Amino acid sequence: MATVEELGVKQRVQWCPGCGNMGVLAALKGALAELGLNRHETVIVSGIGCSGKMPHYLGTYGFESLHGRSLPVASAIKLANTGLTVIAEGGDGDGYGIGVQHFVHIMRRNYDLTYIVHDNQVYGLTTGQAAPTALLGMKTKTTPWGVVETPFNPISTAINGGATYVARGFAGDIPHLKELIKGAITHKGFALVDVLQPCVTFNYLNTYQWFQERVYKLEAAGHDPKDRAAAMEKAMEDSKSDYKKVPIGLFYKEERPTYEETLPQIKDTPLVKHDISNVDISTAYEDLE
Ligand SMILES: Cc1ncc(C[n+]2csc(CCOP(=O)(O)OP(=O)(O)O)c2C)c(N)n1
Repeated sequence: MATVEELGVKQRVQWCPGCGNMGVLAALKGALAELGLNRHETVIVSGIGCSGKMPHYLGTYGFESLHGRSLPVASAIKLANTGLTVIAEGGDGDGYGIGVQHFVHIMRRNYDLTYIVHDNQVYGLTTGQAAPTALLGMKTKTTPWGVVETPFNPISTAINGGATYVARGFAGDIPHLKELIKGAITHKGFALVDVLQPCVTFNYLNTYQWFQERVYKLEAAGHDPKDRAAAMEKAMEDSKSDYKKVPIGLFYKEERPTYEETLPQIKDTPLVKHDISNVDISTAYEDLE
């Protein structure tokens, strides 16, 4: 078990002052401490980007992978050692752009993983190009006359794609985000926590104030996360209301067997505990010859 202090490291945080990543880091540390997880049994896997630096700042095991590849690495770690708590994270460009194919298939399989997406609507590390969740009309370096493509909707995609815990938090509300992350980690199955977060350096539209004026909590609005149709309706409410209302909270939750539980080779014994001392591979390829 680790305290919030023990989950920190001496490394100086490199994010811009006021960056939404700070709120996610604080919420994640709080969640891990309150759940009483052991540092040596927890792994944070990131992609590449500003958000990809998260493993640098946490005293757990960490793996900074390639751009868009946090989910394949995280799922491999989970398959090898199902006893670990594995949390994948990265930016919206990372997960909903270059890595979107992994996102779709991981959800279908329902690995027992938590996936936190730092949704700042821009490619932050590469200095502010439009990301898949950038809103219509948003001006960035790559869209000087405004975005013309329909924004990617991670929440409806996740509900439709088979994720069994689908939530959205706001980096400006750390206690609420912490509870969503705790729910995601304790949920058995694939949990998405999409985090709305300002990029204070490159996103001039979606500021803290912009979000504060629009977000409201699903719990307070009486939403039932077991109701899939209602969850879909809520997932599309932001675009339908022309982004005047942006729901946050738990959209959808269901219980379904995980991939690890159903895979015959590992369902009883995790890969790391398999006895390989007497395995004879000398004839393994005979059938193929
Ligand atoms: C295969 C590959 N393509 C492109 C890049 C360049 N690159 C590094 S970070 C990044 C964008 C990061 O944006 P996002 O995932 O939204 O994360 P943020 O920095 O906003 O947290 C890109 C395109 C790369 N590192 N690897």
